[in-house]
Parts: sequence; C-alpha cells; structure tokens
Amino acid sequence: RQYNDGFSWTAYYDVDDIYGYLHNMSLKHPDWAQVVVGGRTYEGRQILGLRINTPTDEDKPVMFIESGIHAREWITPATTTYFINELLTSPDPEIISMRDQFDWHIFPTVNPDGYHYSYTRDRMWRKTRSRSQNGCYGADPNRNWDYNWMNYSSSNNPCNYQLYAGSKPFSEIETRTLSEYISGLENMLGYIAYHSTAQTLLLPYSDSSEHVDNYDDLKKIGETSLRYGYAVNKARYDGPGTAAEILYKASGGSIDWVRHTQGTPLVYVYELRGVYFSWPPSRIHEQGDEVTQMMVGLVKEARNL
Ligand code: ING
Ligand code: ZN
Repeated sequence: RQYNDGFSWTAYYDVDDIYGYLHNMSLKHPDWAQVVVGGRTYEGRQILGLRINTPTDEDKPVMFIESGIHAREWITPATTTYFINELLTSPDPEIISMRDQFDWHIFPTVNPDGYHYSYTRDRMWRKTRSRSQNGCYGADPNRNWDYNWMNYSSSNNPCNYQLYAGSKPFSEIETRTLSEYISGLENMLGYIAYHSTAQTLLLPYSDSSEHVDNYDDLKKIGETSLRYGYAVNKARYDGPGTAAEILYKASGGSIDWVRHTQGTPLVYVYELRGVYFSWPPSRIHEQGDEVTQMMVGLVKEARNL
C-alpha cells in the first residue's frame, strides 16, 4: 500500500495512516530518514517516529519532538507530520539549515491507543487505554512520569476522565518505554513537546515556582521562537514562562522528567491553538507553518547563545 499520495494536511488521519506516512518517507529518503520505534502501547501498537539525520562528518546533537501525548489534541500530530514534511521537502535555506544541524527524533503520536480511541469513539478522550482493576480505562500519560509524581493537578482515581496519574510512576507502558528510548539517546540538546489548546509556551519545571539555571536563556530563546511564529499568522501566544507562572502547576509531566533526569538544556512545551481541542482541517497548514517558523526561531536564537 502506498501512502504518500493519499496523505495530506487538509484532513486528520488515524494512527495507521500517520504511520504509513512515516514509512513512506523513510522509503523515499532511505539514506537519512528512518522509522524508529520509541516504545510500545497497552493495546500492542508501536510508538513510531521518524529519525532525520542528514549525512555529516561530526555527530550532531539530538532534537526530540514529542507530540500527541494527549489523545484529543489532534492538531499536534497533524502539525508534527507537517513539520516533518517541511524538513524533508522545503527549499527554504533556513529550514534546510535547521534540518542539517540536528539528529531529529520526531514522534507524531506517542499515545496512539488513545488517539485511535479519540478518532473512532470518543473525541474528548485524553488518556491511554490501559484497564484498571475497577474497570475504568486509561491514565493521563502527562502525569505518569517518574518525577514528583502525584504532587499537583493529578488524580488517584482511575475513573477520573482526565487526570488519573496511573497506579504508580511509569505504570503506563507508553511512558515507561518512551522514557527508556529517551534515556538511550546521547547528546540530547532539545526536547520539544506539543500540546493544545492553551496557545502558550511553557518552560520547566511544571510543578514548581523555582526557575531552572538556564531560565533566562530559555526565556530569550522562547521569545524569539514566538516572534518568528507571530510573523506567520499574527497569532499571539502567552509566555514563555513556567506552568506555575502562566497556566497551573502540574506534576508527572514528560518535560520535568526529561529536564531532571537527562539534564537536557532546551526543554519546552508548545500549547498550540484551537477551541475545545478542535481546529479546522482546512487550516492545518496555518498552524504547521507557524510551528515550523517557531522552530526556526528557536534554533536560531539557541545558536546565538
Ligand atoms: N496541557 C498540559 C497538561 O498536561 C502541561 C500542560 C504541560 C502541564 C507540561 C505540565 C507539563 O495539562 C494540556 N493541554 O494538556
Ligand atoms: Zn495536552
């Protein structure tokens, strides 16, 4: 089955089609794009990503993109495949240069069970699809990481529709296996997570009012990133700032674990646009171009520091 001809950015696609697109891109660019397995899921899927690493003499720093950890935030996988397409096909020298500077590990949908469930059954589904002892389903995969687990904005009730943090840290196979993949990466410079729809740029840590040691740099880089994004559609994002400063404190999120255990310097959450997790498919390209320019701005400013 050939997927490239059917795939577009004017519709939302289910997991198999997104994965088909990744496979197809690896066939098209076998020398520098390959499908990678970031982990596994409760229902037996793989968490697939695309690694884009154009040939050079030196080792490049890793840039990691985590998208779709929350099932209903459909604009994030769509934007991420859009971004992949930009990296693979854009003639823009800025985008080509951004592509060539990094060893990219890009995961459009790290919660594919949940995404498929949202796509086919319950549009507002957010969690994974693991079954609890009491018969309720799913844990919030962005409350399940093993750092300060259960402190803020977390529920210990498996039936909580949104915020059940799981039975223990890394109870979810998705977060556990993805964390193992991340731990295996050497030289990770950046970890970028996409959510929606608070239209905000967040810095670590999400569960504390304290600032990380490179907070000023992160803030400056984030401001440049937002300025680049603003130039595309004149959409204003809040931040950059910590969740405690501009959203709400939340613990057990991926970026806090990554920052704390991996020491990754550039860690951000981009909350994209939309209303009640919805965004017109005809406008995916708008969000996609905005995020692409945000990434260009981020990479540019990071190089200046
Ligand atoms: N927002 C994020 C959430 O998980 C967040 C905000 C990000 C909190 C990272 C903590 C860490 O609640 C959405 N929209 O999911
Ligand atoms: Zn989210």
